Amino acid sequence: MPLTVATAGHIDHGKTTLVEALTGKNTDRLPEERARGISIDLGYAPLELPDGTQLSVVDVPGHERFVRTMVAGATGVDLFLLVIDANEGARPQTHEHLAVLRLLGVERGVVALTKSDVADDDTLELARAEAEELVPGAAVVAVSGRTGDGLDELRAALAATASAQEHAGGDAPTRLYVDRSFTLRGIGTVVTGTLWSGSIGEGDELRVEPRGRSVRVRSVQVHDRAVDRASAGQRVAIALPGVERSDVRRGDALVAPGAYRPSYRLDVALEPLADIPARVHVHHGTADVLARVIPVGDRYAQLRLSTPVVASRGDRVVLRAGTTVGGGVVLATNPPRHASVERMEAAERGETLVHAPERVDGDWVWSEEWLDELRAGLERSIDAADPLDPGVPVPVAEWAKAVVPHLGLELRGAKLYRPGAAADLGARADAAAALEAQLGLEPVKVEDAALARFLENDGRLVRVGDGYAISPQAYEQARSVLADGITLAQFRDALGIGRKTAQMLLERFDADGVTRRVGDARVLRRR
Ligand SMILES: Nc1nc2c(ncn2[C@@H]2O[C@H](COP(=O)(O)OP(=O)(O)OP(=O)(O)O)[C@@H](O)[C@H]2O)c(=O)[nH]1
Ligand SMILES: [Mg+2]
Repeated sequence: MPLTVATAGHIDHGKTTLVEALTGKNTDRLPEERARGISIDLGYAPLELPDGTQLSVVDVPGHERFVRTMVAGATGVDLFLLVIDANEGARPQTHEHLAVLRLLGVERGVVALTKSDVADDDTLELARAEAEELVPGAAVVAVSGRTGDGLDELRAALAATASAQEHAGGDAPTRLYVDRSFTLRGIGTVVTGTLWSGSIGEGDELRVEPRGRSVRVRSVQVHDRAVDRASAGQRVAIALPGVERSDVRRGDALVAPGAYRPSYRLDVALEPLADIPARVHVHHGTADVLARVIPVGDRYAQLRLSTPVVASRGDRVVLRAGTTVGGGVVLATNPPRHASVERMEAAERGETLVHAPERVDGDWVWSEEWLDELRAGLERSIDAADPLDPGVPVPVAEWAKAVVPHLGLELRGAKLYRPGAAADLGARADAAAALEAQLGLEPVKVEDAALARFLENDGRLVRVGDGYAISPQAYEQARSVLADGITLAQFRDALGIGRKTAQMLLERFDADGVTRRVGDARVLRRR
């Protein structure tokens, strides 16, 4: 089972140096990172342990200004590698990164006390005692990224921790949060991310959410090696042909179609670290979005997001406002606006209070309240619709097929009507009568297309050309002169009408399947 591990720790404590010592790969690839000697963006390297365990390492920056990047890197990983400079001991981002890891539910990992080559024994012992108190239960290993001392012990500790860990969420539908997108010559746009759940293979059809765009996977790589199918827990690079690099960015989710719906609201159980202000940055997946916090009781909140996220019940969020102020566990996605402590408590107990449609074990479920809201909205549209066609288009959504039969509305074609609703001329009865009086063999221009459609359905008019009409009697009269092989000119002369009118009528007969055009003439179609 492949696993991902994220580094954590204060700036300059030796994370990147240690990752390079372990993997041989320098993950500080940006010129600015090399010039300033600090990490700015996330770095990635594969790490194979002596027992064969495959780990993907995400190296995060330690600078306090880049904690948001650290959160994006640590989200969805299985293990941490907390790096503490033995000479300095725990510093502010040591604590903050550790807090973020706990909020994200990344509970297991190893602590590396680095720079052991320049620390004396007393210093190391002090650092070890501090680390053991900070991260109870984790292995603490003294290492030097410079001399390689302690690396074997560190590998063994990682292997032992990895062997006790399973990647969570493996059998849920496919979900990957994009952490990078770039363009490769000859290949096009490539996105990378940690595959949270499901699998991704060549030819798969996926959705980029919340952008709502369908994409097809051209090829999949795991750490620069092509694979047929990548599985949950792996670091994945995916080539997406026909997609601009700017069309898919860090924060977007690549998901199985229909499996996750973007949410503007999240109900969460709070895990505060400090007072949570009214406006926060919500970090979820690799996304970072502004939100208003609506407190519900003392332990819950509804997060109203400025842009939607693709979340699922049980997901973790991190809340930041300058520093990390807390986190939360998602209790409901797309919840009703009115949040109550009772609903939150029920959701926390695992009682599935669904609001908007969600797939549960393959079936769509939704709340009565949601259905009522939907019905009310549709009925408002019906009331505002043309009385000649008092319906609304069927909602376009994955759940439509399951939900529509429960609305109590009548499905006719692609529209929904109140049961038994009939078209009603209403105020247009006079206009209809006036129009009818005008109709004959000579096409009359009809401005009111809905009225024309209505009268035609009622057998009181026949539409010809683009927006013209004749009387049903004229239609029958014209039909009676049709004969096999009749030409446009013969037809025109037989009726004593103009060429243009003749053309319109013949086209209508063609459309009705009465005639078929063969060269210059019309033949009659049987049946
Ligand atoms: N002597 C010694 N120096 C080290 C060791 N590990 C790292 N350093 C030095 O410490 C400095 C910072 O190392 P980095 O690996 O860039 O630290 P980092 O934690 O990745 O820093 P950020 O990513 O910016 O948070 C560099 O000058 C390294 O050469 C070590 O084990 N021994
Ligand atoms: Mg670094």
